Amino acid sequence: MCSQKWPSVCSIKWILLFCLCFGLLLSWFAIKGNRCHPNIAMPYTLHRILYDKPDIFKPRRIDVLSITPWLAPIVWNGTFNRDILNAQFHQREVRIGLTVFAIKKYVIFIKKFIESAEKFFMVGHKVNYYVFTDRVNEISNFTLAEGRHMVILEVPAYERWQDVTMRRMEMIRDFSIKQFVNDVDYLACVDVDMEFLDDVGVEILSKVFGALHPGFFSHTRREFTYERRPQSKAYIPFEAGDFYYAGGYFGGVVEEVVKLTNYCHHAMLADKQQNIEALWHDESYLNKYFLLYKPTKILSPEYIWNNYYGSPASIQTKRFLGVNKKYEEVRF
Ligand code: 48C
Repeated sequence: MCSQKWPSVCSIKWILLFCLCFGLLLSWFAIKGNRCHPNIAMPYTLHRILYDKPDIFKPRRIDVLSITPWLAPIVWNGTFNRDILNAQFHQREVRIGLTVFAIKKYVIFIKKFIESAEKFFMVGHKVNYYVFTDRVNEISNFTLAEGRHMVILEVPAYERWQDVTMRRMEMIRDFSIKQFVNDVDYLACVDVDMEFLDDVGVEILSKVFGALHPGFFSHTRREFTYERRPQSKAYIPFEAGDFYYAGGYFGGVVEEVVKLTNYCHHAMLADKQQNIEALWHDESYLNKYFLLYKPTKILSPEYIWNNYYGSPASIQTKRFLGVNKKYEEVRF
């Protein structure tokens, strides 16, 4: 068919024909390949943000622990790139609920809380503020940025401040099941006598997260103010414990917050049956929960600071700060 001398025109023809067929085959697979994952819509605009390549041999922080023995990140200033995180979460159109209780005199804190949250909490994302209160008409109207709403939830006020703080678990659980699960993807559940002073964004989000208490993050486990009576459901022996978590800051996906709050509520009820009240109330039950069901992310004390503890070098920024209050003015 073809002469045996130089690579004849004929054999070049065969080579070109082969390349053409191979090229067509490749492009067919490429098209089919794309089609075979119809539900992975290629983002129509890839978020083109420029940032330095992470350096494998250079940890961002060497003064603090940034990951737990169970591989949960501990979020400190300087360990994350907010632009990358925002791009990732915007792509998913994430919705975040922030629960806060302003019962009886604590309504005086809500204005500063909301106004500072508007400046620093999840800016640019969809946020629902869930304000639990017994004094609905004392919650003023706030002008909120686009994509942000306030939902006021009327709830009963318990007599004792200890019950007010502990019953938050039950109320968060119940409203999560009947309402929050349909409204938002994540919840953050925090104290109201606080003010946002720096960005608190999607870096805090994870399946279930807690925050290191500012008063104990550099202490030994024996020094933690866990509940130490074996009769209590919050009991943690001196030789156990990972960290001391602040009662005023936890969250996660709604389903996980339901598990956490349900556990804490039932533990509190069981203790009540035995005429026991854990040393630090809901905070004690939360610490027991996180010992058994470890958080998938932990926030540094930057996220719930109090100036009572000064300004240690490891705390590079105070993102969420306790408001000075005279207990005799708000608790009775
Ligand atoms: O809303 C009230 N009213 C009370 O009379 C007592 C507690 N509370 C809520 O519980 C507030 O949301 C408080 O922030 C929280 C309990 N936490 C504290 O009082 C301090 N941050 C420890």
